[in-house]
Amino acid sequence: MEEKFQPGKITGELSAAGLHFGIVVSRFNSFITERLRAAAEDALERAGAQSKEVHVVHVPGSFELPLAAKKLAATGKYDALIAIGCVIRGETSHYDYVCSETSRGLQLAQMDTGIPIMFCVLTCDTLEQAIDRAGLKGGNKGFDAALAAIEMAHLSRKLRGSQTNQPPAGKPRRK
Ligand code: INI
Repeated sequence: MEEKFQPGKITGELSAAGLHFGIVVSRFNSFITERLRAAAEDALERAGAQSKEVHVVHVPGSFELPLAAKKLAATGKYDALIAIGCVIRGETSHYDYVCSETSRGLQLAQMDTGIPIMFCVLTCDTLEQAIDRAGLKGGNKGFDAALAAIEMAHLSRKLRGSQTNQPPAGKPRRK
């Protein structure tokens, strides 16, 4: 069916050429997180990123991802960041604190800095669920996060340069 209403669309491309990325990786559950990191790097390289324009920082656990990501974002050197972690439920409520503070902290970091930060933190009940998402049945979430990072990097550049949020000249925005 032909659509009559055709709004202007702003989208992000999937070429990583000329873009700068930071990857923050948790060492906790490194059996999983290193597989996510390798897949993210693979996706960036295949999309045209230069290895010298991709920087990798390791932190002890997922709980430390937000601070490191925020500091990287604040350098102004990166078009997008990928935060990689893996939290697996244990016998206590520790899992819930790590998951909620990590996701909240990463969201705050990207909102505060304006730099897109991909949430590539697996939150799983079992090790098997994590393995499935780090290169087995569920694909590899690191690869997916890198594609999202590329798209958001382009989109951010476009939205930064676009005038869509500005009121038309001579017509001040109503308060
Ligand atoms: N960190 C993780 O990344 N994954 C986990 O599963 C995990 N568990 O289960 O404890 C975990 N804990 C460490 C935490 O992220 C901090 O590094 C630590 O509490 C020091 O601040």
